[in-house]
Amino acid sequence: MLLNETAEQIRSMEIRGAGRIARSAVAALRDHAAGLDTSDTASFLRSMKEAADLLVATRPTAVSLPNAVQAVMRSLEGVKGVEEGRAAIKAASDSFILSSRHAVEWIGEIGARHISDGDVILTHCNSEAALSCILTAHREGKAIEVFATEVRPRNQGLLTIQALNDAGIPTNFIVDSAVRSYINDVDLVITGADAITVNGAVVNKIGTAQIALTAHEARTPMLVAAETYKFAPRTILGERIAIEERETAEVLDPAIAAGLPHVRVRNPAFDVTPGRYVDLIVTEIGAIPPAMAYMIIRDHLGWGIGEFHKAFE
Ligand code: RUB
Repeated sequence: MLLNETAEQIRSMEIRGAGRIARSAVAALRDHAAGLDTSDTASFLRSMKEAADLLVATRPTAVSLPNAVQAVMRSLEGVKGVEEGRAAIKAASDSFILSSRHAVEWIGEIGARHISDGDVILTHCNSEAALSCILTAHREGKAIEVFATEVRPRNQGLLTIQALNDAGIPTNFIVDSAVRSYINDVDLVITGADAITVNGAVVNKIGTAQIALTAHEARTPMLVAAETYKFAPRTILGERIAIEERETAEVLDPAIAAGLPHVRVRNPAFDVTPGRYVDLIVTEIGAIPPAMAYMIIRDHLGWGIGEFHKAFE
């Protein structure tokens, strides 16, 4: 697909969800590299850098996006010519897409171990990693039931109930504000993540933090399903994850808003759940307590403090 088209689809949320965004972005980089009409290495590299910057700027919160784009762009280090560059980007991009798909499968298998026969699970938004755990438990023959939230303002809950219904899983569809009313019927909350910080805080769809707090108060365990490429290395240095504020028209009809000059509509797309409200983060390499997030960043992703020092030398 064309680069600008993919960027626009990510921006408008036609392509959405942290994993899908990452895979689409690296596929767009690969196609862009393949289609660049130049034999000049410098202009090829410049155009690839511009493409990477364009994609990364589409949505600010999902760390999967810069992590994936950087992983693929790193393959250009030291390349000698355009053809070598195209081949390197293709290999890195295909390998990222494959490993991202595998990660979702492994997360499903690992996450399903934490789901028991008869469990009632609550999920929020539409996360393929969280759904992978739920669908795997169901495939394993566990009799589960799900509560799925609506997810205002973009209603991603509709995608979730479609998937659950297709799998034949008994599902309750509730408005976001009904979570407290049902939390005592729920055995386990499972959500996805757009980003995980070094101290184990989870950035996910707006409303997740409220649900986590509710679950914590009700002593209901909270699991977060996230691929390791959603961990944010730069948070080691205190960098904060930007929370995307989307158009207010998603929340309130502009015609109504125009008649309410004293009302400011706010539309943050994500919020931050402190690690202390999260029991386990299920990654493709195992389920970890949030306090171990730094070890994923350092030992698995290879970003220790020293790596950042090197970058500043
Ligand atoms: C999607 C969202 C999802 C995470 C994880 O937000 O918050 O929970 O991205 O999804 P949006 P996945 O709809 O605004 O992109 O597990 O599919 O990567």
